[in-house]
Amino acid sequence: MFEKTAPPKALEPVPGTRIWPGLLSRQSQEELVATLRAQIVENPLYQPIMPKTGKPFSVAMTNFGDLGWVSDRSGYRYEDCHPATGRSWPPIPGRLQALWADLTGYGAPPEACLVNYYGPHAKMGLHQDRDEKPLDAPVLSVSLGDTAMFRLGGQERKAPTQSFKLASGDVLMLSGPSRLRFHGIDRILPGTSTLLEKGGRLNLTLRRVTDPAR
Ligand code: MD6
Ligand code: FE
Repeated sequence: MFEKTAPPKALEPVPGTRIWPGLLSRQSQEELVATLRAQIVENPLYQPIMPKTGKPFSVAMTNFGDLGWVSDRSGYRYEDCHPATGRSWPPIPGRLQALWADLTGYGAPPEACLVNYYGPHAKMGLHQDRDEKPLDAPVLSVSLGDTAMFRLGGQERKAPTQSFKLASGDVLMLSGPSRLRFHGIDRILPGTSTLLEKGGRLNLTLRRVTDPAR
């Protein structure tokens, strides 16, 4: 995975929040984008809606893995099929599975890989990732394309926040005491990357959803 070099050191701004700046080389990023692009034909990005209000997210989504995260009128949950096509989600790319194994130290593979696509005006409100069973499993994400302003809060919505840039190839993990921290994307910085032909940003979030039999 990291060829002949040891994995680069992570920044840990608060315990359990780790950022590996530029962990994926440009070549790895390009390979990952090619893999995603090939799958997105049959596993298209779609615009989910918020529960209750029915307002569309500004982010387009799809998933890879046994389970995918979906949102509709009835709430947030994991489903084994794409809501628009009715097909199973494609398998999580091997590269991402290897990254999970290398970085999380969790004893079971990820089951879900949520793909978020941000156009120039998309953002994601402050939220917690809490639709998963095993909260001892980290959540790991890879950013590709334009840089994003990531906001990290505390365990409560009102807690103070700090913000970080997430650039293409950066990897972020929320684990342990940071697993339930609020976080969101304030905005992306259009034109900061040449990785995606039409610009924008992809974030790939890997999660364990069910308790592994251990
Ligand atoms: C994003 N990321 O970076 C949104 N959640 O576009 C997340 O919501 C996220 O990056 C949990 C762990 C890592 C993440
Ligand atoms: Fe999240």
